[in-house]
Amino acid sequence: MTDRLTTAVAIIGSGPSGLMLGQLLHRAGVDAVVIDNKSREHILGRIRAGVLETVTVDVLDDAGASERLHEQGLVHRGINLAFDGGLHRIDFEALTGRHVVVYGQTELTRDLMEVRSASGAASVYDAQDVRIEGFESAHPVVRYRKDGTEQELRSDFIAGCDGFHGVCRQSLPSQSYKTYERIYPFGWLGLLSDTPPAADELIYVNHERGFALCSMRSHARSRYYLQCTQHERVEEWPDDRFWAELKRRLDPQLGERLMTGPSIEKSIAPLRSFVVEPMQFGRLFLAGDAAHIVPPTGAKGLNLAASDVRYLSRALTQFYRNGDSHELDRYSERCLRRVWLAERFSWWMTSLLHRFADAGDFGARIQRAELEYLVRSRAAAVALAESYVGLPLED
Ligand code: RFL
Ligand code: PHB
Repeated sequence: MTDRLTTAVAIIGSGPSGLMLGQLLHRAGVDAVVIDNKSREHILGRIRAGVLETVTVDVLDDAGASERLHEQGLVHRGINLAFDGGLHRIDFEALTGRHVVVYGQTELTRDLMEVRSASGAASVYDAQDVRIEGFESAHPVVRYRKDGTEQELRSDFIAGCDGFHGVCRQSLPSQSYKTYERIYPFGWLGLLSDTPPAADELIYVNHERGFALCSMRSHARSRYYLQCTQHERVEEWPDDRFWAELKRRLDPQLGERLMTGPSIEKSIAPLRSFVVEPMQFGRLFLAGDAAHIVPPTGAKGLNLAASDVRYLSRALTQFYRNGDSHELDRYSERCLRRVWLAERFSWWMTSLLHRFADAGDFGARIQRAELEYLVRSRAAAVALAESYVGLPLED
């Protein structure tokens, strides 16, 4: 037996991309169903991004999911770069007149899930064996199993918001796209703890033992990262070892002030740059991590997901309002311009701050010169700041 359903847009993936798109479409009166192969609890257990550009906050405002973000999000007007024992502030407000907001991806996802269920819009969790078909025609179909019953969802469009390992990009015919990729020879070991943050703003650390980052989720919850090798396992990093290594990478004064405590989450993420071109095939549109990955150093992944979804929701809304597919046709080209600028920035921040085994002493000196240049030259600092706070969207 097969249950049959129909909608305008089938959204595969209930991460930030899928949920933001779902809410923007709902508010524009376009029907959509969100399908994820994991449970709500599993999705909310992922600890990921923490830094939101204004563009992302605007999307959440438009999605009607920003009340808690405005109450609890922390406005950050700059970041700190630590190298050679010194701490140097990059003042976003002075350099660009703009800022970022620190608010966890977990909270943002929870807010979006809540507004979605309050609005009565349809979501399916724990869907098994999700498959997409017919997107090269005018009648795409999504098939999956739910509680043992085969389901068929017919739609006008499919939005592939199912992350890097999802099924949508993998369903493209192999001759229809090209990928661009760089895998970095290290990872990030992250630790979350209910301890007050090391400082009021984020600290990006370039150290001979490797990169470190002091970040936060609130005034009482901290997030720290250490550059580690690709082969390390979380089990090799008991909390004591993590805190000791972090202190070694911070200058002694800051290390002494660092408040440590038991971890509430610890995980290792590999670092990768990846882009698929184009981001559209027939009636399948890819958005967010399904189409591109950046190393987390520039804090761009979630923000790129928000800008893709902004373009896609406008294009779909225009199609349903007046039958105009002009914006849908421009979707991939428009997104990719912004994607590549963020790819460049994330690659550059990664190159600037991490220890690369094969770069040797020369590489370390070049990094130091580049960091010196950043703190001495307003032009160099503006270049960092304007990308970090987020480049403007095209009209
Ligand atoms: P997600 O979040 O991976 O969600 C995809 C959803 O699709 C589901 N799915 C499927 N559903 C149905 N069928 C299938 N076959 C499916 N396969 C997968 C999954 O269950 C999931 O729910 O992708 P999305 O929505 O595009 O969101 C992207 C962001 O999650 C990602 O870019 C950011 O987390 C990246 N990132 C950061 N971005 C920022 O903008 N600022 C940051 O400060 C920042 N820090 C980070 C980060 C990512 C990190 N990691 C772990 C890679 C820090 C870290 C450590
Ligand atoms: C985080 O808080 O998780 C975070 C912040 C800044 C980054 C990456 C991750 O560049």
